[in-house]
Amino acid sequence: MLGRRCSASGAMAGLALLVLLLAGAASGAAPAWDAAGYLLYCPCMGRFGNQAEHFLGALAFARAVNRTLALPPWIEYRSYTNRHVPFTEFFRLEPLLRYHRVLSLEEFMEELAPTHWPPGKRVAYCFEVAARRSADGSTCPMKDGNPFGPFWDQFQVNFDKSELFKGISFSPAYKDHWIQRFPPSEHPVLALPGAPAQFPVLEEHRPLQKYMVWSEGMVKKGEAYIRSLLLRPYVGIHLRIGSDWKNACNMLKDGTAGPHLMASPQCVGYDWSMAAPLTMDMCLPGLPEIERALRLWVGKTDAKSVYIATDSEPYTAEIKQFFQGKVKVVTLQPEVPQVDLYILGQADHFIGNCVSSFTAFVKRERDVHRKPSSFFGMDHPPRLRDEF
Ligand SMILES: Nc1nc2c(ncn2[C@@H]2O[C@H](COP(=O)(O)OP(=O)(O)O)[C@@H](O)[C@H]2O)c(=O)[nH]1
Ligand SMILES: *[C@@H]1O[C@H](CO)[C@@H](O)[C@H](O)[C@H]1NC(C)=O
Ligand SMILES: [Mg+2]
Repeated sequence: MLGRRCSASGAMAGLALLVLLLAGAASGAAPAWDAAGYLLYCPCMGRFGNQAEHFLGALAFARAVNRTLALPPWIEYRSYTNRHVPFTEFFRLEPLLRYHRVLSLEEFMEELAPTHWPPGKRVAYCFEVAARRSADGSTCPMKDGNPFGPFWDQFQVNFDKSELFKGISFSPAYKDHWIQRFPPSEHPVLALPGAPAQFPVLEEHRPLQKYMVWSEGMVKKGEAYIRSLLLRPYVGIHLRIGSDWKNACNMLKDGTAGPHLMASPQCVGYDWSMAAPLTMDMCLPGLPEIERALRLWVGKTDAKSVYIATDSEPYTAEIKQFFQGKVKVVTLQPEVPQVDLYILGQADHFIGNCVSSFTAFVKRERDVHRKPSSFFGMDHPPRLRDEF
């Protein structure tokens, strides 16, 4: 009885706190300024898969140097102009806050920049070599070309000054160097031309994927498609076979690539000297390999349907024929590629493309939830050292 009363009053206190928080949000209270400083960057390399890998590295770096991370919008390349998608349109804020202090770049610009980072005080930070290669040869190339210029222009940001550095890297091992070189008291806002991270994502940063949780809107949309189109169990496949990809995979033919090409450490292993060979079927599976892998996993999982995500033609007719109408074959080719990512993430089995960072997003998310994945050309990928 007593216990019940205690938990009831606990719930009341919780409710009171919630009301206070909501009141704060409703009155538009600006977030408190963080004396430990901020980290801003443009996700200026590659499309979503690359941006997501860079994000995980940037998140780890922000925590290592103890600066609040401004979550940049995602950059989507459209034929005429880029579309900037707020970070939180795809992912929730709360899970990230369990790992480190973050806020959206939009909120930083609206609430904090007017007083703490006003025009005239905006410093760019970059490697000396990057400044030497820039348009004027001496300042950070923050806005040189696309997507750099349009990214900062969406916030009407220009940079007034450059701080150059060298002999230092974004590896968390350098965190003390960063804090000494740029103490937050003198350098409150570190704005970088690109992500403070490597591509592909470091093995030790892969588990940070668990803090990237789909937004409510994405879950609703994705679940509605799964319910209306698919029958469980279903196998999801990623066919990365478009023309840009064919060119990339051709590097394997002349033997210059080695086992590490783009995201391939996810399947051949991160240790270059022990890596499994990277074959053409792993990079650019043809129809025979697609058929082989699908037959294997549809058989093993007793799948009732197959979901095809692709950057090119979905081969729906051919794949239907493999199973002679016994398996439902579905493709959406959604306007928003993240819908494909969501549906692949929820599949009963996933077959991905070893070299693709679009696949890599799905693979990491499935690893977090201990869902099985394989790759074309490799049915049983080895477990990675930091598997979740
Ligand atoms: N909708 C959809 N888009 C895809 C698919 N595969 C590739 N794309 C598009 O092509 C881009 C590929 O770039 P990126 O995400 O960096 O991955 P990567 O080039 O495969 O490493 C994606 O971001 C999508 O815009 C797919 O299966 N479905
Ligand atoms: C990191 O930053 C937070 C927020 O400003 C501060 O409270 C904390 O003391 C800092 N930690 C270290 C180790 O400096
Ligand atoms: Mg790419």
